[in-house]
Amino acid sequence: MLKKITVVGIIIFAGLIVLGLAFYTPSNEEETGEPELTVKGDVVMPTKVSRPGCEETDRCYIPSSIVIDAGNKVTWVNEDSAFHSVTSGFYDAPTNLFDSGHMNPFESYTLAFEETGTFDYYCTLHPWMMGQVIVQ
Ligand SMILES: [Cu+2]
Repeated sequence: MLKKITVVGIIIFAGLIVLGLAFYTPSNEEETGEPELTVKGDVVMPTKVSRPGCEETDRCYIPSSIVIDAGNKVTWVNEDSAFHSVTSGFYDAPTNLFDSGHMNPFESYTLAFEETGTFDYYCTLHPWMMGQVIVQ
């Protein structure tokens, strides 16, 4: 008797799983096909910059040069499918002022600039990616 109840229970359980799968539709994927971008960046790392070439048109970071007032923030968003970073200085001469670390696809990084000056930055993974923040 106990065995029969267990078997019936398993069958009902399996049936519920099948029904659940039949009616389950992943809503986000079906609408857009890719993750939604929730943060709007001041500077964007566009797609395909993990291969050299973007530096020829100055579009590794867009815009590659941004002007802000002291005390304001800059937000970078990685819109590429590869990892990138926002790291102060140049590839062969880092300045150790800031470093986002490896940013996942669709990850953002925000930094406040208190002092005036020109702050060059690059990507530690792709040396041809260079940009600058001009704080006035
Ligand atoms: Cu990069």
